[in-house]
Formats: sequence, C-alpha cells, structure tokens
Amino acid sequence: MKIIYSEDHKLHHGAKELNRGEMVPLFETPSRAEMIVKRLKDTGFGEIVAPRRFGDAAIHAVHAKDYVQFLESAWSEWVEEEGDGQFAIAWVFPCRGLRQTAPESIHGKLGYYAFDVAIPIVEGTWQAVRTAADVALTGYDLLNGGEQAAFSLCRPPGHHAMRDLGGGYCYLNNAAIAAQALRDAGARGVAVLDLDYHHGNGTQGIFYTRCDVLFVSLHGDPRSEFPYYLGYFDETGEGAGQGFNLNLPMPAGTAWEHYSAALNTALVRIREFGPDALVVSLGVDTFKDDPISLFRLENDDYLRMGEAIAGLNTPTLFVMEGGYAVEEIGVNAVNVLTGFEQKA
Ligand code: SP5
Ligand code: ZN
Repeated sequence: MKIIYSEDHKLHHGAKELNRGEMVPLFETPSRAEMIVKRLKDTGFGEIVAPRRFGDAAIHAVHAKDYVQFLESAWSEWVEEEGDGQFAIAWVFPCRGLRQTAPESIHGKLGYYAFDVAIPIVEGTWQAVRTAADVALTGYDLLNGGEQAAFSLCRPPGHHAMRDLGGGYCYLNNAAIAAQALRDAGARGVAVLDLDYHHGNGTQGIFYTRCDVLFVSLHGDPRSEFPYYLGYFDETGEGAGQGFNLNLPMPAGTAWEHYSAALNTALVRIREFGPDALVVSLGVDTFKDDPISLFRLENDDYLRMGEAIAGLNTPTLFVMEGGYAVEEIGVNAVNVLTGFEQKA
C-alpha cells in the first residue's frame, strides 16, 4: 500500500509538558514519525508519496470555523501579546459556572479551545497540523481512486480533537476529516476503528449523533486513564446515532489474549454495520514498553492485529495516532500494515 508522508511535521517541535514537577520535552516528538519512515524504508514496505493540498472545506466539514481560525492565528496572536516565549499554552479553562465565550486575549482563547494543557503551539505548529490533515485527505483520495488500502503517516495525531477543542497532543482530527471526506465522496457507511491506547474522544464526539459513521474504540479504562471524561462502555450514541458508538475499555495490564477478544468484538460490530470504507486510528501506545500507557502488547501482536483487520475485506485507510516507545514505534506500526497486506 502507499504511504503518505510530509516532513512538515518537523515544524511542530520544541514545546514542553509538565511531568512530575518538571517541564520535559513532549512525549509526542518528531522522532516518532521519523522512526516509522525509517522502518518503512528499511523493510521496503511501499511507495512513499507526498500529500496534495486540499481546500479548507474538508476541514470545516468536521471542525468549527472559529476553532480552525484560532489554530491558524494562535502563534501570531501569542507573539503579539507575549513578545515570544518558546510556546503558547493554556492556563485557564471555562469550566463549570464560568462564561463560555472566547475573549480577546490569546490566554483566554487558548483555554476556550482546549480541554487540557497538552496542545502547545509553536511557530510551525499550524503548518504541521494543516499538512497532517492533507496527509489524511490524500489517503482518502487514494481510496476514493480505487486503492484497497493506504497509510496516512500523520503527525501531530488527531483523535482527541473535538469539533472545536484540542487536547491530548491533537489539534485537527485527521481520521475524522478523512472519514467525513469518504462519506462526502459517496461511501454509504464509514466505520472508524480506534486502536490507540487512549479513547478517541474527539472522533466519538464528532460522530456521536450520526448513524452513517460507526465509531468503535479499544482503549484503557477512562476511570483511570486519559481522557478520563469520555470513553465508557455506556456511551452508545445519541439520537440517530444511538447504537453507532461502541467503547471497549480494558484494564491496565491487558495483553493480547484479552485484547484480541475485544478486537474480535469490534470487528463483528463493524462487519454487521457493513461499511463501504474503514478508517483505522492507528495508535501503538498499547505496546508493553510505552512510557505513558499500561497495556502489554508485544511486537508480533501487531502483525495479528493487521491480519484481523484485513479479514473485514473493506477498503482501509490507516491514520497514525499515538505511540511513545519511540525505539519500537516503527516496528509496531509497520507490523500492523504488514499483517494487513499479508492477509488482504
Ligand atoms: C494521541 C495520544 O496518544 N495522546 C495521548 C495524550 C495523553 N496525555 C496524557 C499524558 C500524561 C503523561 N504523563 C506522563 C506520566 C509518565 N510518568
Ligand atoms: Zn494514545
């Protein structure tokens, strides 16, 4: 299958996050994507192509215009107000009892458009984020042109980004943008299978009231894991979307035996839905050595994962999400694709 990749992601770098009382480089680092590219090249996996540029309409189909505008101008507004200072980050949030409006100050906007402090903005963030959406959309375009599968090597990731909120290292929801584009191009039903360790709250939120996009997610139990406030089994969809959202949370320590059973449950639901296209939010932070996650998948389990997905026999777009065991992120991500191709 073809891989879509751009070096623009490297422009999103240099910010820090708070970890155990210290500011440390973001776990979500450029080397993640570079390690995947290296593995793709080392294994001669497939042709790597550049994204083409899409208009804003495909982004506005999923995200609020004011949110997109905020992301685009945040850095210059920050510099205007603060002079500089490495990276922009939210400090204050409009929580319960506070006014739900975006004020003039960039500090107010940063909190208004975020649900956590893990979406720092540096000078190059917008270009990286915008190109990541193009990487996802180019993948959609390949499927639309008849390819059976493609891999959008997006960075930064996207599945935590809601219609008008960023968080969890995510700004624009690349997978949701691609899923919506597939629908708009005529796919009758699209399924999104989210395999990242963290619940894809953004994708769920975007499609929660709809029956044309099925969202299925396997993830760490939100009672004890990020994003904490969404991802529970009883969230099954709303209105027309009732029954088209399936969350399968699992406890810390989950290994392949239990994981594969849940994956099978997910695939049964997707098969029953019968989508014209499948988008896989591919996070490999389910790996046993991931520094911020608590599942115990092994390298070879990712081959089995890819094989199982291929069994759906549906045009499939893989979209890269999380995975922070940088040394092995390439092996694990490419194993999923390899397992898929061997079975497809
Ligand atoms: C796309 C994705 O995988 N986003 C994940 C966001 C997770 N944010 C919570 C990170 C908390 C990091 N705390 C580090 C503790 C390690 N000792
Ligand atoms: Zn994750």
